[in-house]
Amino acid sequence: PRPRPLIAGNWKMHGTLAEAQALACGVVACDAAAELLVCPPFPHLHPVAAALAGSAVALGGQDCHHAAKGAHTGDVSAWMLRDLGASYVILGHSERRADHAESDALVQAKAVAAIAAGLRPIICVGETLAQREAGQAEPVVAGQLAGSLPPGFAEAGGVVAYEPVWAIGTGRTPTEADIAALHASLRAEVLRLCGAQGAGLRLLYGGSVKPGNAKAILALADVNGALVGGAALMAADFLAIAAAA
Ligand code: G2H
Repeated sequence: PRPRPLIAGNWKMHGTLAEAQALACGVVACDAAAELLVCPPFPHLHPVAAALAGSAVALGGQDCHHAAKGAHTGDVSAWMLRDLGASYVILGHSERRADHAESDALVQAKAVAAIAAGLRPIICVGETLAQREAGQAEPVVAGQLAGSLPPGFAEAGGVVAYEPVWAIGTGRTPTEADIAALHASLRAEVLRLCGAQGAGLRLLYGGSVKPGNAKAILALADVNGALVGGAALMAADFLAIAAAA
């Protein structure tokens, strides 16, 4: 059976507190069959948790530190996210890999910390345009998975998000055939790394998902949900994507 789809909103570094609260209130009005998740910026986590209280919408962070606590100015631990009611954390997003030079090994260490804190890591992988044009998309992504998935990832409810770097926030998306082929290779790699448990592990697609393309993407084999950026900032768009799952 296909895993229950997960539609995750990555709010990135957008919005005021009032906008975050209004967006959360808009999202809880949903009755989609898919599991919904919102990942606000850190300062908005607590008030968004309050807005989600009593709903089935899950809360997540956009990153965490690999240490449980300590002298790490400006960082946030997985335990802090869990304490605020988060159940997921996005790790290794390409923007963090680019802005903060995050390596696969660091992403893996963060995932270990997330699992220890009781969070489900959403590990992001994806190739650049140059890598795709060189025919290297599948090996690049396989290498990222091998380097960043921690032991016990599937058992901990871990999720993998495939986000081709060139499709993020650009309005460009791969063809459905390209997404299907890449996700088939992801599934094979996850089965290799996680064993039989990898069969139920959710594989999300991310990169310019919007109401107009969500249905076709979410219908593809081995696409078990979406990681949505820009279109997650409007409740109506996010709920339209959720309804397509
Ligand atoms: C990819 C995605 C969400 P967008 O980064 O993680 O953003 O939907 O804006 O391309």
